[in-house]
Amino acid sequence: MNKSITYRLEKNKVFIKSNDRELLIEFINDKIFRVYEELERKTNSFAIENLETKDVELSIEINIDSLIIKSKILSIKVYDNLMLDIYHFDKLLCEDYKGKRNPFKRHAISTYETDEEKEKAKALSLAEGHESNDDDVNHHKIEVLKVNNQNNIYYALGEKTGFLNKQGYEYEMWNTDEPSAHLEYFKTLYKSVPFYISFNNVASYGIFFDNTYKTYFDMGKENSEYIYFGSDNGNLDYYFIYGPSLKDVVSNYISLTGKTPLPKRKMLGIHQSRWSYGTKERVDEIINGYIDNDLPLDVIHLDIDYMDNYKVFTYDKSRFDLKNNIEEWKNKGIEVVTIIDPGTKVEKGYFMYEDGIKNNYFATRNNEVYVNSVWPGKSVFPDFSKEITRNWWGKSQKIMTDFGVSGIWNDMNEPASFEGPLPDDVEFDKDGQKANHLEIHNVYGHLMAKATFEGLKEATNERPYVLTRAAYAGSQKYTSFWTGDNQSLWIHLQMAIPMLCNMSLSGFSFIGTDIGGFGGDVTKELLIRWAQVGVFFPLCRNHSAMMTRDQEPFSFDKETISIYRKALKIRESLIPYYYDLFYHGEQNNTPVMLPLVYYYQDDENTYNLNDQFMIGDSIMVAPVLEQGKTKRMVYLPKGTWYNINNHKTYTGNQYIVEDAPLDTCPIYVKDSSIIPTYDNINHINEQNNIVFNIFPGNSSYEHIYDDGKSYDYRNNILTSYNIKTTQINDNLLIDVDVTNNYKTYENVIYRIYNTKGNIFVDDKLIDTNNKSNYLEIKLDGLSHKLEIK
Ligand code: MIG
Repeated sequence: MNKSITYRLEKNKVFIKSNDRELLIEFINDKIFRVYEELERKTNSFAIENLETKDVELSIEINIDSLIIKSKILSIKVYDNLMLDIYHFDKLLCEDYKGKRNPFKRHAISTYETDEEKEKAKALSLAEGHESNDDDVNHHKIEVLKVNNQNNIYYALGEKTGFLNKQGYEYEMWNTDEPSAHLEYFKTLYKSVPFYISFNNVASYGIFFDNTYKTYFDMGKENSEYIYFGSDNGNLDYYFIYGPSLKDVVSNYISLTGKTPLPKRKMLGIHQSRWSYGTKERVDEIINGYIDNDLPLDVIHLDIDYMDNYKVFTYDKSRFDLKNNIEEWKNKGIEVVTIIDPGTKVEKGYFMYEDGIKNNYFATRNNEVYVNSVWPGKSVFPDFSKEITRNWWGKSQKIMTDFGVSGIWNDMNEPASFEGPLPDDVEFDKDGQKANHLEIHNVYGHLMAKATFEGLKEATNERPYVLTRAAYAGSQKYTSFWTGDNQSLWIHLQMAIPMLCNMSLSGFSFIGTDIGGFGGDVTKELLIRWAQVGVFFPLCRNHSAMMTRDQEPFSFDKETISIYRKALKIRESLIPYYYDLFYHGEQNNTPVMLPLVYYYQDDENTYNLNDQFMIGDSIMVAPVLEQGKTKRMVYLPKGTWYNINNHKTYTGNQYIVEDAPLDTCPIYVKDSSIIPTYDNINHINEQNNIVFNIFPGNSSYEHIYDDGKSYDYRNNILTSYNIKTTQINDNLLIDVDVTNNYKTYENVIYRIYNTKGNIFVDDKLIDTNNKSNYLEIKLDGLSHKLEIK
């Protein structure tokens, strides 16, 4: 071994020294290790909290040219230049690229000989609005190059435009408020999740680069031989997260950065929003529009219009009497979420401003409170990097919950500003460590959401509902997400699916896009198609910008209302299924909305399926995403699939052409599924009845019944319906075992699909209600044994 390399082993940590550099390799558990080189001061992770490290037995081998660190599952070969290759036994998983960066050529520029000619050509091209890239390499202080296998697929990277597979594209992580139409070449949007998954069906892994500064990810764009990630600041600090399955990578990443907690049940319902709901009367009109048209609705969002001069934690008393108004709406079954931006109005006598100034809660520059402009005009920015500011902001949430508000929507928290971006040298306290805007920018929204979550929890002792636009890795612990200002464009409807699926693979479960599009005027057809797919997004919210065409379902004709109603009713009926998915998702680190590859990773046909997705492992949605289309090709993976629109079944492993007229979105249920639903409700509230929809096959399912809002479920104050089905030839056995720690339903309706025969309940033959598409039987909410033979 080269003498220049030495090491020290301390439990899970190996400190490796070579040529004045020190690299730390720390095993978190058998499948995750951290690679760390301190290039600046030490920092605490914003993404990872309460990290639990398991003891991992390590052995170290010394070779001529390298050091090999071995755990039970992984081994790492470290060279004296501190490059490393990662193996699973003998199988090479991830290899540092040993060459230099070598971008592809842009010949138009390199053909010019003199610098002068080049500059002139560049300037002309720029003047016409083209990019002015040249062949120079923009090096970063931190640059990690990994060998690119062109057969690998890269997933995750948080909220990015484009398709599922990121191979061949480049991205940056820098939270950005982007009002123009989001397109496939965009490098940044509102959220930063510096995490990618290298997928193939044998051995997948993820890399989480935990650096809050602007980071760069090139997934084989500048040269297909390698990918790289890097930054100009901070430390080299990344986690290698092994699978080998895609599922395991995602679950291991979530175990590192945090779980999505079970939301309040109500928030899984239907949300309506629009920038402009500025008076009590207007909100009444919207609510009545829903109720009068038999359209289900659960939550109304109040955008900035409700505030008194855009001052956060106030409302305009000439237009609302908030506490009473909210109570009145709640009596109709509708709850309220209000927006709160970070920008705090500079105004003498305004309590948030005065308090914040007195206690140094705001970000500073050159030792003075930093001022920029946002909606309220001149505004200052809470310094969420310090705990006392977060506590203050958190406590302020009570002002809103005392009005009866059920959740808080955080916007503009990139942070966005009207007088140009915040300068790099705006100062944040970071609990005494001091940090500049470059370091805090990408976690500003994350920390705001955290403060909001903790404040709401304290104020109500219920599960908080937070919605955020800006985020960082790990924000899923505190908040739901929407994808910001999309537009009423078909390409934005198309993009929603891969974007949301990659957000799920990045640990964000509670996600959605503005149904109908935020900017621009939606057409009837686009709104219908968007609603049909949007009702399946974990967060189901129609939202639009002020001054655009009205976008509520009843702003269009009767046909729109009736098709939109059908979609909303599907969502409302599926609430118990979504609730169970979130509950189990919190236990098992499983996101809710997923690309097909997550469940069918051995099936290559799923790898680039950008226009279909799964909700849990039982429901597959194959929406129409193009104008004028009334049929579409659908890929069905192995198994049997039941089309809920026409009640036909198909065998999988094939492409089919499905009818999808304007009023129909193809939706399939997988064999061996149990799906709990509510029958025809328009608002989520405590339900005494449930339906179990049973599709033949061998399966087991756990349905959870609890109060839907408190933390009691964590103390097991819930009733659990454990259903097990066994298929023996044409006979179906259904075992329902109820563990009652909350209460049981009054009625349980069993709907059994694709099965014929007589039903025996607890060994007695029962007269049943034979519907054309299923057998139906209504029982009490207790344990039973059903047999169909
Ligand atoms: O750009 O509060 O993305 O959802 O309606 C304006 C007004 C600021 C941007 C958010 C959008 C919201 C709007 N806000």
